[in-house]
Amino acid sequence: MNYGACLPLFGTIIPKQSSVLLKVVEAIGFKMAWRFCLFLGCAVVQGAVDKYPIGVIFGQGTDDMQTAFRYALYLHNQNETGKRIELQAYVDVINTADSFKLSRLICNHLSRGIYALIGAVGPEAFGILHSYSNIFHIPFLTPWYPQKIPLSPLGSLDYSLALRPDYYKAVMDVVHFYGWRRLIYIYESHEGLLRLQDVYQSINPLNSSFVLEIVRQASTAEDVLNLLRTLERKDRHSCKYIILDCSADMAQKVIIGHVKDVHLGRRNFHYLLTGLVMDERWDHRVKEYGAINITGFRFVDITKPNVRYFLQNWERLDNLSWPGAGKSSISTQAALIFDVVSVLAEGLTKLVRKKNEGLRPLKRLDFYNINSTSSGIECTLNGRDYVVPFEYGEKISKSVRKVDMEGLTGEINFDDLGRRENYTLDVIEMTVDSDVVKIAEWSDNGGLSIVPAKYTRVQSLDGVVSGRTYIVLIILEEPYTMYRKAEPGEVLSGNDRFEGYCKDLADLIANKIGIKYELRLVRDGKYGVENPDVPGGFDGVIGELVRKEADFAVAPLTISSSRERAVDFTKPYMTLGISIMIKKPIKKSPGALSFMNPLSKEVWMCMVFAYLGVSIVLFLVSRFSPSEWQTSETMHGTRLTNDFNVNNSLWFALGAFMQQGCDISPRSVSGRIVGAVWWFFTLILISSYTANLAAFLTVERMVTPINSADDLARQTEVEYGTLMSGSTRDFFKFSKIPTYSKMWEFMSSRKHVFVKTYDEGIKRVRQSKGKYALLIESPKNDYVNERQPCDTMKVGQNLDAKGLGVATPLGSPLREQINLAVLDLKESGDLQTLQNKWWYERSECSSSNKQDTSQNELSLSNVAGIFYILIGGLVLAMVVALIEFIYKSRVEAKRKKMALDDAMKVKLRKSIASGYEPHG
Ligand code: CWD
Repeated sequence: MNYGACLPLFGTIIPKQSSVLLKVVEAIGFKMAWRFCLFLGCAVVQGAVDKYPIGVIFGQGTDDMQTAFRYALYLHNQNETGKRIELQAYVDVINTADSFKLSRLICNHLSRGIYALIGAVGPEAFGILHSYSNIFHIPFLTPWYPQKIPLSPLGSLDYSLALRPDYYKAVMDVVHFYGWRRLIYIYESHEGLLRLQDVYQSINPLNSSFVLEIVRQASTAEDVLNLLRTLERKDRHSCKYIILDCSADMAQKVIIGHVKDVHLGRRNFHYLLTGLVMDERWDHRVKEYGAINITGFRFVDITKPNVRYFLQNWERLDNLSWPGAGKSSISTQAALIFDVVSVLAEGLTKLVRKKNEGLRPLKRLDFYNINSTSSGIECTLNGRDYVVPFEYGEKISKSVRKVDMEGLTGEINFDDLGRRENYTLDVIEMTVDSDVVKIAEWSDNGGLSIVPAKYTRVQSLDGVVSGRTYIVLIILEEPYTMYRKAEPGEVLSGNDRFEGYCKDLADLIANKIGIKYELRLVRDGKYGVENPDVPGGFDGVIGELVRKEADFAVAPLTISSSRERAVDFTKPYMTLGISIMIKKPIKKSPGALSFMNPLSKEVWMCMVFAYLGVSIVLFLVSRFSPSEWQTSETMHGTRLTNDFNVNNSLWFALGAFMQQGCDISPRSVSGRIVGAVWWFFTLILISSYTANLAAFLTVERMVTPINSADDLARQTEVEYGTLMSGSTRDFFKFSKIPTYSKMWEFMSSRKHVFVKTYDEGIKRVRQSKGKYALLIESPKNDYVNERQPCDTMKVGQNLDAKGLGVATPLGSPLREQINLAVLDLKESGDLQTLQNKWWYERSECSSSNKQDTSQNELSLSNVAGIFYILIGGLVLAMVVALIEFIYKSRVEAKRKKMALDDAMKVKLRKSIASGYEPHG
């Protein structure tokens, strides 16, 4: 399709600001705009900038490349700094196998006066584009050359230029590096076979160290897998080295098919992918299934700042408007076409600057065929017997070839033939553990250079040497390793300066494997976390082992995956978990009123109201019920009496409540119902009270504000922290469990909660009056809780489960033997004995500090409250009696008209006398 007709229309309606246009185009649907009338130079900036049309031809199925092209153009045209030119692209997406259509399309572009042609097409279309470009001197830029480039019809000067280099030498170098002998070469298209021919031509097959055992074309992944299955059936055990020359899509399908196929081995296969396919994200299934060994090449180095910056923006693009974008990776093809645009823009800009001397904006015709009558180039001869080529084609072509810039595919330079030079490819390996690592760099100048692996397990050839003194790393941490106090007159030296669990363990291990050793303290006093600033990538004990500054380490080193990559660990000599240490809360002794504790305040209140309510109801029903009324003879005649007056009702209810009974008892049915329900009520209540009473009187309750990690995470009043550098800190940092990540957020936002040493942390727990909790490994927690002043405690369960191991540098000859020694010591119980020795036998907290549940007798303080009530009751009774006495005396004094004193004396005398006189 020819979309060029839209140019004048767009030319008139294009607004000045590209962003506005972009919004408009986005609103009507970018894909539509792209398909129907696309010339992407439409992002116009300032009027001073000239537009340079270019022709662009894409083969079908190149969505992400078209997007990368469009994005590159957008970025170039939008960028206003120092820009002198603006590219206007006439884009066609066609079936490039149709040569006639392609030729007409090219002529169409030429007639528009394009300055260059960009084509991302297959090998079948390349010849035509290449030929036109050479005949009409139109610079032709392409992301890749086909394997066989047709010779230029014009002889030496060629106007084409490709961004993808020829790197078959890199493939051979990798094969040599691996030392593969028998290769299986599988290719997808004819191009693959041509590549193999080139490879073969470049080496001397007689001298080469490998043989091509099988060469096969496979057009689908299933074909490849069928071939491999056949090979595997024939010989299951041999190693198969497969060079796979195919697209990224097919390579992924082959690998996924392989890892899912139970009939195909994994460890005996090694693939070398010759395409630049390692740039793209590998299907997560490859990782999930634990893929086979795969080696490949990567052209886009994602660690470079310009690539990182590009990918950040690329990821932000909307996938609907920018198909193929919106991810954090880019295919090599897309990166190449992006670089094509950058190279062309740079080459043209340079030329324009030169011609212009940086002063005068260039008019289009200043630069195009000056004497031409049309705006472009005519494909037809028009009666001439010669073609009129583009006057400036050679200059532009030369300028573009001189470009020296940094693109997505690295350093961009070309030789005189328009081929990339000074480029670098990364050699990437995907191991059986699914780690993707860069193992080497290959450059056209320097060949293969192996990147020193960060941590490689190279088995040392030396065995254990019994005469040698091995250096054993330790770290000062009670009770693992401590300085020993010298006896009077004793001078400590060498290993005798230290004592502790780890010292004893080192002795036992050394004895078992028959070596001499020297203890050495770790220099920086740290256990070791990843730290890119120190050599070896780790600090502390782990760092020293990585740098092979010691032979092994006997320290409370937690076995973790990140460390296991850098050093070797034995099986755990002790298991543990992260625990919480808090200050022991002060025990609350039961108070004088602790007899009230079995029932809550509310129950006590309800009981009082129930007692009053029952008394009142009893009084009322007794009033209404005739059975409660009795006749009695008095001096004044017969009188009706009722036992349940207010006083007696209260007394009856109280008697029942106290389980004592009373002289009077209801006679009426209603009164008896009240009595019965009250007795039942008091029976249950008093039984429950009695059942709980003993426990509440005897137990000294510890009220711990924090009982678990959840409790810690929920609040902010009690601060908590870990050691500044160690596995405990890393546990929280990398945890995905909500409680622990919440705790990490808390800790990381308050840096002061981290402690440099455990001693500092423990001191803080002790001094902070319960306002600081330390997250500490359980053995250390247990140890500290057994030390004076015995004021710390462990609360809650361990947060995780892990082990402490003896660590050796990777590939150490000692590893196996130490491991066996540790297992032996564990099985024989020696490790348990050591733990008892250093943890519990040295305990400084006597049993009086602990709770002894056998001694449960009640002390006076437990029951003081009831004594107070008894004494209070007695005093009250006496006071009431005194008041009664005075009151009665006053009444008597009034009645007999005598002084109160005299009345009291008379009453007192009477009372005493009546106490001796028999009642008559
Ligand atoms: N380490 C720790 O993180 N917590 C502890 O309580 C003790 Cl004693 C040590 C260090 C840890 N074991 C490590 O290896 O990092």
